[in-house]
Amino acid sequence: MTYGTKETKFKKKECNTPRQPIHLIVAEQWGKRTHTYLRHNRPRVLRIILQTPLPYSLQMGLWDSFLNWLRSLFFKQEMELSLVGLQDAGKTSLVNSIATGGYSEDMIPTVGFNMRKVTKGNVTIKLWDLGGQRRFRSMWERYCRGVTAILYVVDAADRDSIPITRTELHDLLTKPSLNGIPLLVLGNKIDKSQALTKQALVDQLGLDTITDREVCCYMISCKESINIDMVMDWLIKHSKTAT
Ligand SMILES: Nc1nc2c(ncn2[C@@H]2O[C@H](COP(=O)(O)OP(=O)(O)OP(=O)(O)O)[C@@H](O)[C@H]2O)c(=O)[nH]1
Ligand SMILES: [Mg+2]
Repeated sequence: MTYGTKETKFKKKECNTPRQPIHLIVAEQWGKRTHTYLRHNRPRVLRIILQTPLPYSLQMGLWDSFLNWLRSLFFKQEMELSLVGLQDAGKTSLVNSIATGGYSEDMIPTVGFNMRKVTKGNVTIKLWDLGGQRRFRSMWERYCRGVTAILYVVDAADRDSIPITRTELHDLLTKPSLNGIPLLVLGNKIDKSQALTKQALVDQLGLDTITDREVCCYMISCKESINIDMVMDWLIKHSKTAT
């Protein structure tokens, strides 16, 4: 009986090894071969990668991203924004949310305007928070001139005020001095059950008819800090290198 001899032990071991499916064996061998090839031909492979021409647009896109990243490491970014919208929409609450993350129910209506400077990382944001009452609306245009972007805040839960806020928005955008300034519309108070959906707000404000500038719309809640990070990302993306 050969049981217990070297030969039997070898056979037992071989039988206990589970058979690998053929595709795994091939993949493993291919992986080993590729690894060996790359190890021995590293300079050649690198040369091929570097010399392979990329489409022009992709090259420029990569180059631009690289430059922006480099700039953001060494230079301060800055931006100037105007917050407009009807009274009670939540403009001052949004400024507080961006600046400190704080929220209060007891807000005093803004008389005229307030200016606030907020620094986030290497981005300095100058915010013009304008009063939304009728008597202050005529000065919106003056404070929107030359800003990096206009933030138009809407109380998305106050459905009755939407037609007025639409008219005010479109009136403001007809001013030639504000041509081309990017517009970020913020439907605030989505913590309230009666708040409009984003699509309903876009439709009722006629945002699709604005074609002469970049337009973006987010639904937010200053009270519950919903989507404030999205607003910040949008702002940082639109900031410019300080001169
Ligand atoms: N439920 C809810 N209430 C909010 C929210 N944001 C602001 N408010 C409340 O809305 C009211 C008006 O907020 P403000 O920030 O003063 O509004 P405003 O647009 O600055 O108003 P004016 O300065 O008069 O133009 C306050 O009572 C806030 O507490 C929100 O996200 N949800
Ligand atoms: Mg205010």
